[in-house]
Amino acid sequence: MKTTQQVGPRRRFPLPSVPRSARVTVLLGLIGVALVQAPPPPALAGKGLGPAFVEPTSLHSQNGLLDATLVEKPGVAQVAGMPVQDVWTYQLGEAGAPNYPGPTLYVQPGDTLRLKIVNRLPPSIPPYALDLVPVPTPTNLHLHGMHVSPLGNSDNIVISIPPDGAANQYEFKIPSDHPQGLYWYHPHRHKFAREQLLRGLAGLLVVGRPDGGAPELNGLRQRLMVLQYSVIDNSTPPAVMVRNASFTGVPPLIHYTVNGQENPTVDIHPGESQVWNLCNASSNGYFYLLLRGLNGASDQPLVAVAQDGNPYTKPVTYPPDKPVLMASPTP
Ligand SMILES: [Cu+2]
Repeated sequence: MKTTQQVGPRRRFPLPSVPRSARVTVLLGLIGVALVQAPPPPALAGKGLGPAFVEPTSLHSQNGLLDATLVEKPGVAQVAGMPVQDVWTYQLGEAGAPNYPGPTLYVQPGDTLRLKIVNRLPPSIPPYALDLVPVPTPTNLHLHGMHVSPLGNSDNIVISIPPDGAANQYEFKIPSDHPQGLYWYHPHRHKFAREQLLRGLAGLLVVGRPDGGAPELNGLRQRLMVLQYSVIDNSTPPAVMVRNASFTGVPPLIHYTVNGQENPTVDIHPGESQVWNLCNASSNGYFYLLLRGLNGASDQPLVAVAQDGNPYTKPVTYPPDKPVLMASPTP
């Protein structure tokens, strides 16, 4: 449970002046940055690029309500460009497809969010279980960073949903003065949450505008980016998600992904500004953020403009050759 203090009225700040012909404004889910990027040289455009950037599937509240059933289930999901077995994801309804990461939930301040969480997870091995004997896997749901009740069937992390199809009907009343911004959801059942996160159970929750709504960012294209890492054993196909995603594994076992993709290509026009909202949705991974041109040069400054959707009073500029550390969210 996070205890972010709500700050007073949003302060305005000027966007940095950018002596470049293209500009990317980036916000992170747990820190916000603005990036400045030059357009790719024409000779390199379209060559050697990763897959076209996609965003997670999404659900939007209507008339003040978002009502959905999310089934936690193992399946074959597309991760890092390949079908991977034993990925645990939030599926929309019993017949839904695996989603890595989970569906993005869009709500507004004052809305009601009703989520039925169904547990169809297989047995798992809790950490520190030296006998390595799998046990039934309980789960629950936590809304990371949200200012909602921790009681009853709201954001109550002591709820425990047993496996084999048991369910809990959650209902979250989002205060009408709830800060806009980017949040995320994941299981928070103690002793079992880490594996569930590492296998893919995480999704974004957007209240109002993901960037927090600073008027200086009005009208800019918003991008949502879920940063995750996973350990995938593809030594003897089919590829399988490995439960113990420790950092002892080295590439190609470890895959760092954006919305489940490796090195996706984000289109931006020369002179265009975009808002990139990034969320570190891993269990205990750290990410360094650095904008590199297609020529490999890191000559673009990176400017933080918000954190947790709360606009900074003044943007913070990072030197172009110094990566910004995006720390672990400690779910
Ligand atoms: Cu969390």
